[in-house]
Amino acid sequence: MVIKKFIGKTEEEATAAAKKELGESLVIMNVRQVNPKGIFSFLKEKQVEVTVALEEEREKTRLERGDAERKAVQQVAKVVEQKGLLLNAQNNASSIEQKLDSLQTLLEKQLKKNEAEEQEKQDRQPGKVAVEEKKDDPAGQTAEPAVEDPKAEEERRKSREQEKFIRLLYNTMIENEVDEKYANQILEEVDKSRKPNTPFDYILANIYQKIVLNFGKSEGITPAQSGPKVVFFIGPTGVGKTTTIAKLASSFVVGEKKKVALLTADTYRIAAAEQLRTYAQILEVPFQVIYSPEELVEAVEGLKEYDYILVDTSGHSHRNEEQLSRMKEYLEIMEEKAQTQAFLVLSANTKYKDLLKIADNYKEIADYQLIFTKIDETTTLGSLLNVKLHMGTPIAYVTYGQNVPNDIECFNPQKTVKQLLGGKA
Ligand SMILES: Nc1nc2c(ncn2[C@@H]2O[C@H](COP(=O)(O)OP(=O)(O)OP(=O)(O)O)[C@@H](O)[C@H]2O)c(=O)[nH]1
Ligand SMILES: [Mg+2]
Repeated sequence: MVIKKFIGKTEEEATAAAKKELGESLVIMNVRQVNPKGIFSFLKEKQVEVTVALEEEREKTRLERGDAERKAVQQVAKVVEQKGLLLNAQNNASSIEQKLDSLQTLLEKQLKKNEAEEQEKQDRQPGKVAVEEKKDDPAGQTAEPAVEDPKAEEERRKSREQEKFIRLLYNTMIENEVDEKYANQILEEVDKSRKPNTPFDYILANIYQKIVLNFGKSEGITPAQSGPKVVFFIGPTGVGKTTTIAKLASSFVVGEKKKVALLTADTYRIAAAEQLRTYAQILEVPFQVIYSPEELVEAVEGLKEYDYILVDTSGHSHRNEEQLSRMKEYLEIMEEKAQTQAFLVLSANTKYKDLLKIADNYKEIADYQLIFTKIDETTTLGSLLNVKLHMGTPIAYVTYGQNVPNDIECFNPQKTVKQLLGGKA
């Protein structure tokens, strides 16, 4: 992994410089304004600093360029880890920085505590230690151990420390309900690439970055090149589809001054349609109940000047094939007539096994991105990573409360990974 900073007049300029040097596959980790320093600094323009990271393969070639560069990379990694990493400026910068700042300290403290506990255990079992000592030294010649190579011994010691550190991160991930399979996969890669002199903070930054890259990026709802973008929200009952639509609609209408219309194909419950109608009234946007795929096409025809048409669907059991295939009809007919996107809404507190089944079943009807709701109701976010890696489909938004419009944000992998590695929420 390479972590590097680029400066430009704008974020775009700095990113372009980074891409020129490191290629397209880089990941933007932090964007911040930097104030000019020195005399007459008030005459200079403000600049934007973009911190970027580069994946494994490229890192190898770059690291081969020599010690000087490696040192620089380690230094930057350290600074980045200390200062905190951010996806974009809209997030609460200071709080995320604080969280990252404390992560390393927290892990080191935990490590020391584990060591102390281990030591205590051994002290309490003198018999066991004695046996082990004997095993190591069958001839009983411990008085003057032959030190073959102090350097090699030191390297072994460091390597053992690193292993403990990696094990601690592994346990933290498992506690956060990351599937063992994925935790192993990620940590094995890191384990292979470490050297005895790799510092802890570099290992941590490497694991952190790997999981961020595993999460990938999502642009969420994007505007259509022409005409309206028709966006479907699908998913099981009660996960928060309608509430999420209201939150997103509100941010488009109020925040971005976009023209939004709301449709509902949820005709199973009168209350469901009424819920969305109420939000439409508050936002003063058109609303319509749809009873068939043909009606959907007609409604969209009449909303050509709109930017976003958000379509609510009825929640149902993912095992209900009849309803699923009906939903598929809606999506298919619309794909031919307009630009569409689909979002599978999942609740973060649904059981892992069920999440995978739901995600698999809905894949039959649409090529969706993910929205995770109710992350305020769970303390473990492992399922976000598990479902992402199982499906290979990005997470676009997360919601964290019942308040419309506030309790939603674009998914921020950095923040989630920080939590998965033991940082506080
Ligand atoms: N705690 C919490 N509650 C939420 C969140 N999102 C939605 N809810 C609540 O979850 C309940 C169900 O939300 P709805 O939006 O009606 O869910 P739905 O998926 O449309 O449900 P159906 O239409 O019945 O399938 C409501 O009480 C919401 O207020 C969230 O992020 N956190
Ligand atoms: Mg609903």
